Amino acid sequence: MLISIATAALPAVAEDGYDLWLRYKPVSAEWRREYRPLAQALLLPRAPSPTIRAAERELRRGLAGLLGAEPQQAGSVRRDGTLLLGTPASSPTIARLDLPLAQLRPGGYLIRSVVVDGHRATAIAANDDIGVLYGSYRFLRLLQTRQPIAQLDLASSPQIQLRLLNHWDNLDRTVERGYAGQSLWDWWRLPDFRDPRYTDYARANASIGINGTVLNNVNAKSDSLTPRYIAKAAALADVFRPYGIRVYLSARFNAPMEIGGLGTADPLDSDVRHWWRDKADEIYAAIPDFGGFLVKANSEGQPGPQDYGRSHADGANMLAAALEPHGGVVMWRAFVYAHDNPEDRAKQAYSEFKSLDGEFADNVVLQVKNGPIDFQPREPFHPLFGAMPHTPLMMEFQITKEYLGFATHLAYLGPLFEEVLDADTCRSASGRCDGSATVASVVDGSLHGYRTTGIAGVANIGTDRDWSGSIFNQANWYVFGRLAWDPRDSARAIAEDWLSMTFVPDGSFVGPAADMMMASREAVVDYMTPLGLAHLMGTGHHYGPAPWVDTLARPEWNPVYYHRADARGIGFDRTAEGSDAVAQYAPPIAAKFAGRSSVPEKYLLWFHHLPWNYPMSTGRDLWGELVYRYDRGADEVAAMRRQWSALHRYVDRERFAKTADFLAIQQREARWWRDACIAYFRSVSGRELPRGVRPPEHALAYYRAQKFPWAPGH
Ligand code: BDP
Repeated sequence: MLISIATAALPAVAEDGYDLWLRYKPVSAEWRREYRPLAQALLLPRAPSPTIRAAERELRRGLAGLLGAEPQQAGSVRRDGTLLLGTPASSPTIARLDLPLAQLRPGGYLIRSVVVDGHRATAIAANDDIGVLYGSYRFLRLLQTRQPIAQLDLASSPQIQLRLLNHWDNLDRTVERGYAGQSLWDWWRLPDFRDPRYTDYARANASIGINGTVLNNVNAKSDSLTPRYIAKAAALADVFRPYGIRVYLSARFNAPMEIGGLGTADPLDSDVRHWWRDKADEIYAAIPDFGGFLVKANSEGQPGPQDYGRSHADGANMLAAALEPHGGVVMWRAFVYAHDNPEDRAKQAYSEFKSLDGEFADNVVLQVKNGPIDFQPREPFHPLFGAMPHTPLMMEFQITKEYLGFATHLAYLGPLFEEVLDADTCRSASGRCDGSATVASVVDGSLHGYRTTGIAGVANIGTDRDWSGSIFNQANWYVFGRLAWDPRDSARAIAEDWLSMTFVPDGSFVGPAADMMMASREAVVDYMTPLGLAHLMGTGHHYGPAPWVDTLARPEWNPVYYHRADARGIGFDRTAEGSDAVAQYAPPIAAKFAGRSSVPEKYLLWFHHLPWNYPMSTGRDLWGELVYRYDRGADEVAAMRRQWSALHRYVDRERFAKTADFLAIQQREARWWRDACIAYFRSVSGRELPRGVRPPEHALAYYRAQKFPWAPGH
């Protein structure tokens, strides 16, 4: 019954999504009666830092919105319902409580219902101010999701140290693979003009524990390292600092030549080493808590150490030496493949880096994409996870949906992230697949005892009012942050929190909407690349289906390279008879993936080339199953549309309509994907459509003729 009252308080006015999950709309009268007595006053440390001030502002704003009244400022605990903020060092009241704070990691917090001088109070305590800020957001989330707060005793610590967004933002404000408007960073008017939106960006990130941001594209320009641009980055760092967010930059490897006037960028050259050391000193003078560099080197045409016959370790260690005196890190990307390397593209990163294990300096972290190719709707986990015990590996996910329908398709990435993090690498000490060596345990450092741990998400954020190009894309930013905090958290539970905060905490809305979200990524897999297919997207922009493309200069630029369909069969043989990519996994996994009947069907064509009449577990043959999956994906989007229509009374008009319009686009495009792929694979296989299956709307030539020169993000 409490629940139905919440629905009655729906906002009458339209909303554009700007407030994200920090909307703080009024709770029902019933909840207000429960919450208000427990949140009446605020006792801050005597000398509040900017971070504590940020916590205070958020609590005031949140409680005013949720409960209709801001808490009073208190000098001591003189009444029931005081919120106590601080650390034992900053707050004598917190110190007196003698809370079990030793168990917390940096940034962790404890929220506990306590009695102080005979009055009921709630302590939001930590060992550091940023923990207090995180705890304040958590406290607000309890109210936003209508949890009881009278008997609180909860502790939480981030399981991963570096929880970063990677912005692929260019200095002209275009965003590589960005589908949400321009870059937030108004480089031209920085540092003088500090858009208030930067603060809202920091609030949103801090609310989910993100603690760093790489400001510029991995395909970097050296200009970012010039004094003028360092000053601009410093202005952003100043805005973000109270929220615990450090700034990082992508560094172009040949910057010493492009902006330093040197004749080489050889990492072993002493002038080059000096140049980087001076550059680091210069950056730290402007940004004392600068996080470090992200580097894409010798990949897709970027300069790198191999241009000088040096290894990736030589390159990374040279930059690491420059940052080391200041405590900075180098995040060296393992997304390395070369156009002139004939080896299976899925194998190249492992081949390149595995032998370098242990050769990197202490402040280098290798940043590895979740799968061995490139952010496809589904890939098996990257074989480097678990294979480099002596080199910290950090995860790179893509939040922006370059290969999953851009901003318009509703695809909740929680299940994708979760599937990767939960995957067992079988690199346990015993060599057994006992679930103790998951990708999450690699990334959080527990498996190999990494000294530095990290996770990065390629941001989906831009100047659109809704930040992420669609309302539901906000959930992908959100779930990334939550899983970065705790990679063992549940994608479903996070979706439910997000729905409650973003729309309304009503079970009859949240349940069906979460069902829709949870099924959405699998739908994309089905209508784009079922059964382990990959990279069938249009050339360059990656919009729409183009499985027929076979004319590009290098083999691995062509979709036909990935699916290998011909009259006899389809799929990429990565067993020992083929490229033997399976051998890069631990033996039990390699054996599983190599067996036609043991490989999970979702990875079937990733690892095997099979005849069209190959019998599937469903009783269909492979061709029939492929067609069935394409149909299932398109049907699922139709079901999502119906589901969303049925939820209209819970959602304000503007956000409802925008989502409904986008679902209509998605349905049309899912159909297009299905039709084009079926038409194409039918033409190669020469097979008839199974009985009862609807023929594609157009002939194959129609789909092949589609061109999208102005598709976004490219
Ligand atoms: C691919 C993108 C490309 C990026 C590259 C990378 O298509 O725009 O530059 O990854 O991660 O997914 O470096």
